[in-house]
Amino acid sequence: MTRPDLGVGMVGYAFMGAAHSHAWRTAPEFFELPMRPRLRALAGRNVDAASATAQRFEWESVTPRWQDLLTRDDVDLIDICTPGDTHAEIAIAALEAGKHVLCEKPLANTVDEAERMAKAAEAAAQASGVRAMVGFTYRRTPAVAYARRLVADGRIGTIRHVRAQYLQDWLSDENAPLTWRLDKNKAGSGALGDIGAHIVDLAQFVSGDRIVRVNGMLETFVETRPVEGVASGIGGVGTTDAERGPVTVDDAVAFLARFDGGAFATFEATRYASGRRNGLRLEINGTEGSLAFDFEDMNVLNFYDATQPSAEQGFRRIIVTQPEHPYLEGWWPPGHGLGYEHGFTHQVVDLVTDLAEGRQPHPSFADGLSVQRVLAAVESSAADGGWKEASG
Ligand code: SOE
Repeated sequence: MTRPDLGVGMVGYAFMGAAHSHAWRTAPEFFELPMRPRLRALAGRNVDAASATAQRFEWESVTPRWQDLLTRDDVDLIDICTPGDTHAEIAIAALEAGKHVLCEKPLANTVDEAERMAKAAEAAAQASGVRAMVGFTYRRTPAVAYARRLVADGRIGTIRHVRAQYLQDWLSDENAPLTWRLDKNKAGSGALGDIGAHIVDLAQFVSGDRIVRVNGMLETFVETRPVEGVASGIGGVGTTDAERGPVTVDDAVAFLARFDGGAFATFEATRYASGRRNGLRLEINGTEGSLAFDFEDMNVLNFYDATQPSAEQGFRRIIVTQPEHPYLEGWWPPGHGLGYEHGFTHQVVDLVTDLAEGRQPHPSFADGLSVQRVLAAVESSAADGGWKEASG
């Protein structure tokens, strides 16, 4: 069967650029996609770095200007993998040029930008069937997608508690260098937007409910960091005798929240939880049972079924590696686990399938905007200590 091409143009080439490139390459090899992604062009201001990523993942061409992607007839979709300060400009221009958009999280750096993006996405969908999606990839971890299915099927009943944490430790060293993730102008916020956004999205996705009210606090533990150093991954080692520059974002956030379904919730995100490398945890307690997930054990979903005879009750560790589990049909024989990168591959699978079928992919820009409103409400609450409305 010949499949139509889906021409992809990507903006950005670093960590997320590599993760997305890998996903565009891998998805059609493991899943029957209705369209064949073609890696047409990679845009990046640093042409040497962009060319290195392009070569590694066999992108057909490289340009220093993302605007060049919008005028190409062989590019149908723009994949935005840049820091948050550029998302609104690129996404809105791409939608107005009639291109589908996949935009990395968080959707934007401010509610105003996110509102403009959501409006542009709505207008483009109405005018030309163009679609926009935000990259909250953890929704596509099989154990998380399976948790959503159990909640939607009513297996844990009415949700009483949501407990979410995102624990990392890559800033624990006070001499780790000052990178763009620590600059408010580029990143919008710190732990709040970078990783707090993930647990806000995940909690809303799995519960099926929206956060309506929050009360939170933010902390910046280390206020200056070396401007030079050897960056590695997202952290690195700073030059200790180098000049230090100001950290303009939060290092950690904690907040209380109320959901529209009545759930009572706590959230915590930090880059200082020594020993916790990527501890994205979600626990939900309902009237009929509970679910618990930790990304550091990402192939497992813990499920407590309160409808079982009391003598047999207890948390069950479901190893989410069977063909009946979401996304597993494309991969290895039963029992063989998946990793971080597979969420990105599943994101491509869902996006391409929805585009081919003319459906709105999730999370939409409207979903991204709802997360942005929660982040802004937490910041506002941290400033004066009050409870803040988080819905639009
Ligand atoms: C750094 O905190 C980071 O790379 C985030 O930016 C990603 O969104 C998350 O998936 C892993 O951690």
